[in-house]
Amino acid sequence: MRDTPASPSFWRSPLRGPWFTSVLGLVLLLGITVLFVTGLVSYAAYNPDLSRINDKTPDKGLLGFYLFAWPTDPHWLYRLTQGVHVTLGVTLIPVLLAKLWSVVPKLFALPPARSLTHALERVSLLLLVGGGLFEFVTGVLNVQLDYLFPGSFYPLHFYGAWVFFAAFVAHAVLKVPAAVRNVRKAREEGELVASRPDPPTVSRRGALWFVGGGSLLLFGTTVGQGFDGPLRRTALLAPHGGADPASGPNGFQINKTAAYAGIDRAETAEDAWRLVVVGRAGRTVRLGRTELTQLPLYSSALPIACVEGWSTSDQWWRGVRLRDLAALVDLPAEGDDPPDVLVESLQRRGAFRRAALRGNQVADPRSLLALYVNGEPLSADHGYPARVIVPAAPGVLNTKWVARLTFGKV
Ligand SMILES: Nc1nc2c(c(=O)[nH]1)N[C@H]1C(S)=C(S)[C@@H](COP(=O)(O)O)O[C@H]1N2
Ligand SMILES: [Mo]
Repeated sequence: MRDTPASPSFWRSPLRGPWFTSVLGLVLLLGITVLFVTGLVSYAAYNPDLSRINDKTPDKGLLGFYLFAWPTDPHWLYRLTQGVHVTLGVTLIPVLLAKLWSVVPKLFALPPARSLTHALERVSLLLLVGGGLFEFVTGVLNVQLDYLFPGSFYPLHFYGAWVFFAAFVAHAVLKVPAAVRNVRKAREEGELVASRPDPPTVSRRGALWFVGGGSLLLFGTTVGQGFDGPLRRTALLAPHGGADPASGPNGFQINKTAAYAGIDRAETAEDAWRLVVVGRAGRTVRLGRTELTQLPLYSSALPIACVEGWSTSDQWWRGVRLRDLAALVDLPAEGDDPPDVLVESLQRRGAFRRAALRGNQVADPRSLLALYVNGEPLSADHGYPARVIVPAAPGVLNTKWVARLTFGKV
């Protein structure tokens, strides 16, 4: 009789066995838990419960139970959580693939179901394997290709995460006790062990080093995207790694250029551009760039930290405090909560046009409508004539080419 993948003797690798699978499983137990938590945190950082404008997953219902007002301290918070999320996700790819390889005979085992519980177990494994692959693939595609799924990456990755993690928790509850025993046991036995093994070409430990080496290589070519200077040049795999776009005060990473966003120079010229600021009672002021520079100006050292995992180190922004702009159009009564703000961009092309910020972000004295960066006027690509910069917020909330600020409930 010829061997088929359904017969145990088809699988010959002497590496397969409970030890190898269990070691990888325990690494994933820790890693995927951190990915899930930092992923939920990343979603909370958008302040989706503040406004439909920020909400990338409007039908999340109960799954948004944990949302909270995203803080402004420490100012590098999102840089850290999202850097960890993306870098760890990339680093775990070899571990995930090795884990799947180590249990692949089980996927082919026949009959598909011996009993109702066995059938349920296999369905949960389908959710686990399918959900895991789905999360890693959508994550990598979003980081590498930006927006392959226009507008729909967030719901896919968010719902996928819940399905995957539910299956993951069930799997962990069932398997962790045995996995802990397996890594200690000297003798290999059980269904994963090949019944007619080929002679080994590498030891189990050697294979583990191979997987770990792959992870280390991915880590080493990704992690630099969260730093400036020579470290960024080591981030060969990251779209925002390699090198900074130019030298000089505006020479740090650019997400979308002015040309990409369709910003017309005539619209941002000194005599054309006016910032419109609207208060709660509808009071409106219009300010040109020169008038803005005559208001009290403040400096804040803040990074840009993108959902794609890359970030810059702190840049020196200088501009008008958002709370001072609010005070221009509003005389808040004693005890009033600071107002939220809707920020709208000049931009008409592409997905991005507006973002909502919460009162705590407006009230923070480091939150600016920036006019300068590192001692020079903003470049067109970094948002000239004016952009928002808020401590600890995801990059996407730092709107460039600002046209209008509307304070009050958003
Ligand atoms: N108007 C506008 N503002 C924008 C964007 C955009 O595409 N259009 N991109 C956002 C995103 S996703 C990020 S990460 C930051 C990047 O800022 P930078 O290009 O100055 O580094 O700008 C944000 N502000
Ligand atoms: Mo971003």
